Amino acid sequence: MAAYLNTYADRAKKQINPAARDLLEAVERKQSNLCVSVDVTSSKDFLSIIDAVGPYVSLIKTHIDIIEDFEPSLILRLQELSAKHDFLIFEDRKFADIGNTVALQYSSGVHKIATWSHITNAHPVPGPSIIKGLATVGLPLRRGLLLLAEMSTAGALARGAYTEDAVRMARDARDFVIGFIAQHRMEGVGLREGEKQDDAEDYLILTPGVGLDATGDGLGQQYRTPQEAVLSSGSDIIIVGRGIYGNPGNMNINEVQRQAERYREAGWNAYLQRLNR
Ligand code: 5BU
Repeated sequence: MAAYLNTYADRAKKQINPAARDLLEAVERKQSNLCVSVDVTSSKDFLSIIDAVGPYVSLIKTHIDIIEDFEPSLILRLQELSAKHDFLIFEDRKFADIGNTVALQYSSGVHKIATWSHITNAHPVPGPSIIKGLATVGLPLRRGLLLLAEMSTAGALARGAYTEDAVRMARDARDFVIGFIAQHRMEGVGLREGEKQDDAEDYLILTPGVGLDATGDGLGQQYRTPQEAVLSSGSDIIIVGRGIYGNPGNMNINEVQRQAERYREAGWNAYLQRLNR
């Protein structure tokens, strides 16, 4: 049986990377495979959404560079909310440069991502050196990396041979690469000639492009339901942004909370169905 068909709790025990283990343990504790993507530009909205959805998530995804009034103290507030509500933090930075540059982007600058983000991600486009560069910063801090194996947008170039190469790169860096941003599972993908799928391989699949009410956003985004992502495609964590907070310009925080609860329940029920299939 493929490792991902076990419970989150069992899978946590077998992870060698601390961030992957912590995430799976949080998923189990909170009975939530929901990650909310908080794509708003003011610190105030950012913190109020996170405080509202906190009880229903195991992971908060950030785009810290879109915050207009960013100050280092925002990170302290984010960390307080992470402790209060028991969730991990994932900065969706999508690194894509040479090893030396990404190491600097990860550790330094205004945002110092590596100091607070348990998980981040990278495009495999530069080749294995991007993992090596990020690992020099992330591994000593017990961080984990996701590779972008696929994207949710229409016409994405990350498919076929590109996706296969991404999975091979991950298999060569098991201590740091904990999984993929993808729309499907990666077991059996990218096996080299004569290589057999390792049944113990257990990458985390985090899936954006999830929505219960819309099928797209008019700018290339494509949505599938939590059921499609988790039950049909074997996703481990659903990533939901606007499906939960709509248009931040006219947000009702009680409604945001209600939607987070709704998505948590849909994601968790799909997982229970997968376990019992
Ligand atoms: P949405 O509001 O649920 O559409 O937000 C989705 C988020 O996930 C947003 O922050 C994107 O940057 C992110 N994303 C995505 O939508 N699709 C992808 O393939 C990747 C990231 Br990778």
